[in-house]
Amino acid sequence: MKILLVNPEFPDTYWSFRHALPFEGKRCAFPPLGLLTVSALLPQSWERRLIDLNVERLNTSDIDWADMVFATAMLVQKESLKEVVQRAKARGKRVVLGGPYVTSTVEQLPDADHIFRGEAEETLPQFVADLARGQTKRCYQATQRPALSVTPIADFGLANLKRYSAMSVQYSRGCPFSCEFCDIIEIYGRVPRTKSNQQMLAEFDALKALGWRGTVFIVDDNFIGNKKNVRQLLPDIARWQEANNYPFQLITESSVNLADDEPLLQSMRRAGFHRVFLGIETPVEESLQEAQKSQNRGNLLDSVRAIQRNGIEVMAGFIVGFDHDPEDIFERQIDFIRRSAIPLAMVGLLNALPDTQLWKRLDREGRLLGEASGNNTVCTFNFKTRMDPALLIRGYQTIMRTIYGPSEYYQRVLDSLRRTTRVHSEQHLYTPIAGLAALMRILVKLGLIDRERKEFWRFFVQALTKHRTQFADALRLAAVGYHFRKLSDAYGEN
Ligand code: B12
Ligand code: SF4
Repeated sequence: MKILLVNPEFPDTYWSFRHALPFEGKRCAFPPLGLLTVSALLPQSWERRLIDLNVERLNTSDIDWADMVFATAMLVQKESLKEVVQRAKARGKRVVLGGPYVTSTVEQLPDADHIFRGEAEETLPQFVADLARGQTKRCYQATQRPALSVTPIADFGLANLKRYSAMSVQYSRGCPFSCEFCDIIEIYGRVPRTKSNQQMLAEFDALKALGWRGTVFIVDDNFIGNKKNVRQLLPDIARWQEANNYPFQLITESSVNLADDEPLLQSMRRAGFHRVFLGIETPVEESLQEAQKSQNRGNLLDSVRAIQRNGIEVMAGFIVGFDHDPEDIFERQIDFIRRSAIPLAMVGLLNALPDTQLWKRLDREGRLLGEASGNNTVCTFNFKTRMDPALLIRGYQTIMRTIYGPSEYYQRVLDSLRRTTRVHSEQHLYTPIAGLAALMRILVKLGLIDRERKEFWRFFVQALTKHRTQFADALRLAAVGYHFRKLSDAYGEN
């Protein structure tokens, strides 16, 4: 049996990092871990190939090679997914779909032969057995959420690692909180399930054996969802990193209450965590209450600082468009982002994802307008907002243009570097040639061609003189800032 695994294309969003990746000579931020896991769940005797449309083209000859085409998608990839399905069907192939989009959409699904809803650890082996008996079903619905002890090591080797700027591994699924807008808890549940320490270290070994060095993203919904297990995992990771000369700089996602646990933060620092993404959402108390985000309590600026003090750069998500947002929400978000020294602030407009508590409430209130695009950084709403939508969009664009304006952005980077001194620098993760090539690309593009080059040189000199040990980090952030500015300019013209 020959299986072609296809990851559809992402649109150009803040999350695509598309304008930053060429500096590093990379095509895409992360490989599709869902598909690599699906591949590992298939019988070893089956042949498989991966085509990730974010790093390569899908040729008709690839489709013709396969007996079956397996594709995954998030909501935001649905247009590209439709095209993949059409092309595969036109060549007479059996098409199998899974992933968060088909799991949660309320729209009519593309015309595939088999749909997998939910996690595939138990349903995929059933499908393989059904296939052998000639009795397959159209829809495979996971009846329960599998224990992660049955999740195999992903087939990392199927991806062309050189094309990606980071690798992904997963420790847990699910989150114990109940934020109103969140679909994680609907798809992956409110009881976080974790892998064992041995499983995690085996995945690290596998990546290292494939030659991977650099960033590894632990793609958990909330890394500290099961604190008890995480506390036991971190010392093992720290020992592994030390024994292997710190080959990986780790990044992850966590709820804000991480800041309340100093010993946990210190453990993360020792394990080599360099960045963490937090769901801060808003500095407005009433909007946090509306979102049922009770874990974001207390002084959120202090929380950010506590994490930065442990050498961990904070990235964060922010949302505007809550019913309780006051008229000055835009200035308040800008002010918070400025004072928090969070360089990468992902600000989005509130969108209702299918099956969430927010979706159900808006439906009850007669305010739903249809399924969202899945990309909350484009200026559309899928529900009737309380604030005038035109005002919201203008305010949103003002936030993005302000926080990614070069002087404002570079200042946040410098503030962040000052607050997050590291035990392990990122410098040793770059080979001299790759590091030099990236530096040259940055100097030419941002220091010579770009219209904001003056601001860049001011930043460059300060980073070099005051943050020499974090210089690689400073340049990475300069490149990412350029991506955000390009997109903010483009969205601002909408
Ligand atoms: C890492 C991650 C990213 C990474 C990139 C991931 C990548 N390259 O694939 C980044 C940071 C870029 C990202 C970005 C975004 N993401 Co994201 N992301 C995740 C996260 C945290 C982990 C994904 C992952 O690797 N999971 C691990 C694998 C093993 O799980 P899985 O994919 O679900 O696969 C399992 C099953 O679904 C199934 N399966 C999956 N595919 C297939 C295919 C077949 C054929 C079969 C049979 C089975 C199957 O089998 C697997 C094993 O059980 C998930 C949350 C989550 N828990 O998954 C959100 C998630 C997928 N992201 C989400 C969203 C909304 C986004 C953004 C749109 C955010 C935004 N607001 O703009 C952007 C869009 C990207 C873009 N470029 O525009 C949503 C998707 C919601 C939806 N219904 O579509 C999720 C669910 C989280 C959330 N609620 O925010 N994301
Ligand atoms: S903390 Fe994050 S993952 Fe957990 S419910 Fe809230 S938004 Fe979802």
